[in-house]
Amino acid sequence: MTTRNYRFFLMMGLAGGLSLAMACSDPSEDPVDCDSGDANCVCTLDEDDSATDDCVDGLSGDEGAACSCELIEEPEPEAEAEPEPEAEPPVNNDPPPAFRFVMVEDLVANPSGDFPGADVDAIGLIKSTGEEHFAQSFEEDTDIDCEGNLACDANSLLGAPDAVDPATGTCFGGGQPDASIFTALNAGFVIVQFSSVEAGDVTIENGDSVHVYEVGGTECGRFDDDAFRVSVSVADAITGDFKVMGEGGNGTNIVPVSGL
Ligand SMILES: [Ca+2]
Ligand SMILES: [Ca+2]
Ligand SMILES: [Ca+2]
Repeated sequence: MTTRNYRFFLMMGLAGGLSLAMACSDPSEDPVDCDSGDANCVCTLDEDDSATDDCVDGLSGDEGAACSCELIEEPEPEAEAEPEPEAEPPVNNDPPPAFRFVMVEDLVANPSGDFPGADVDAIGLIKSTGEEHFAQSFEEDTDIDCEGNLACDANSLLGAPDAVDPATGTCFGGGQPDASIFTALNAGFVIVQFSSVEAGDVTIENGDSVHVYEVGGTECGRFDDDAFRVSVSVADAITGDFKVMGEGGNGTNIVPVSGL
């Protein structure tokens, strides 16, 4: 736009808003030709309808391109370019998946006896702070066969160990196994989690360890160590995949959590 036109438009914009708004125009009238230097003359290039301020007798001076002009009744208001709202990068508000489930599987090849397979008194989650949480509940997917198994109740492995005395390393107070306070996995598996009203939301993180209190030589100094595998859910839900953290039962009952 030429400086002349700009001044004119500015004046008209300030002084003429009302009266011009009231002016009538007959849409049936043919557009009035004009040149871009004329007041109130708006010109566009025919090729792409882009505005040009250089159009005389239907030709653009720069490139000789065809252009058209039209006399308008109202000055174009100085369009204040609205700042484009800055596109914000997409934000992922999803919390990272939390891991809440531990699966302990029996790896004993041929479970036998009154307490077949690994004999689990308790399952602890040792946080990197040293605090230990014990399994609070087991999932219904848990699979422990009661056939030929005197200790098949998974409730017996919840809470703090009561067959193993962590302080003295004795089991059953030095007496015979009490089937009501541990669970024999019998070639099956148990899935537990550690959250409770008292403990709050307990998640499993890298740097934690899972302590399986398996009634055997390592924990009690007597009975057999039995092999087991520890896996951690890789999702928030029980339906998620489980990732193997390691195995225990042959001299070590503490499996570190890593790689989540
Ligand atoms: Ca056993
Ligand atoms: Ca127990
Ligand atoms: Ca055992």
